[in-house]
Formats: sequence, C-alpha cells, structure tokens
Amino acid sequence: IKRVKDIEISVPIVYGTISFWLGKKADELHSHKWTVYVRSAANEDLCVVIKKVVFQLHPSFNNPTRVVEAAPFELNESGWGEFEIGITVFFHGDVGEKPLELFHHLKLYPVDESGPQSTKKPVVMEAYDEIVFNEPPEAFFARLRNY
Ligand code: SLL
Repeated sequence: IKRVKDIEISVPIVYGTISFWLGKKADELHSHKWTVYVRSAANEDLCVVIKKVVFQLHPSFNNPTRVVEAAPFELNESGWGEFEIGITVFFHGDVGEKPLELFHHLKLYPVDESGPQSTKKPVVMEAYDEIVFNEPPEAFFARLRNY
C-alpha cells in the first residue's frame, strides 16, 4: 500500500474508569458500579479511526471478553474488586496499523480512605495518550480529509 510521506496524524485519547459506590444498594458481589471507556481528548469522533474496542475483564465476570463495536467505546459493569482491565483498540483496515494494547487499573476506592465513602463522589482514574499514525496509507489520509 502507498503511504503519505512526511505526514503524522495524532489522535489524542483519554482512557480510564469511573466508579460509584452503591451505598445502601450494595451487596456482597456488587459494591460499586463502574464504567471503563476510551474517549477522544479533543471532542473528535473516534469512529473515524477505531473499528472496535475489546475490554478484557477479570475471569470472575461472566463473559469476561467484551466487544464494543460502535461509539461510545465504553462498558458499564458492577462488581466488588479492583483489577487490571485489558483494552485492545482495533483500527479500520485502511488505517494500516496493528491493534493498540492498553492496560488500565480499575479503581473503586478513593486513595484517601480517611473520610466517609460517598455514593455521590465517583472515583475517576484516567490516562491521556496520543495515538500516532506515522506515514498513513493514502486511502486513510484521503478519508480523513473528506470527513
Ligand atoms: C481481588 N484481584 O481479588 C482482585 C480481583 C475481581 C472483581 C477482583 C466480579 C463481579 C461479578 C468482580 O467484581 N470481580 O461477578 O459480577 O480483589
């Protein structure tokens, strides 16, 4: 495939988790509800580059491999424990890049556990990253320009 020389496309993303303690509604297996997400850090439409995102959960979940094939690229769940979530980002064919592997630690409990837990104050843990497409294929580059 032909690639565009001396061009670099950078797509800023934010990925992470937000979790809420369930308070009175908590039970042993479900003390928190949480969301894991991959979002644009620039209010762009990630569908232009991302085909699907696969979230790999802890084996204690039913069907721990979760595939999200459309925006928003996020997943809602509930549970009782923290663990490492695998996030694999698949790009459209014309992007010409292998999937991107990310890992994110699901955080349920606030770092400062001295105060009372609150159902209103979520625990957010996120990371910023930039996906860089170096010398993108011509087809992808043309598609981006026309978007
Ligand atoms: C721990 N290493 O032992 C961690 C594992 C797993 C959390 C935490 C399952 C919820 C469900 C769930 O929350 N697993 O089955 O619906 O602390």
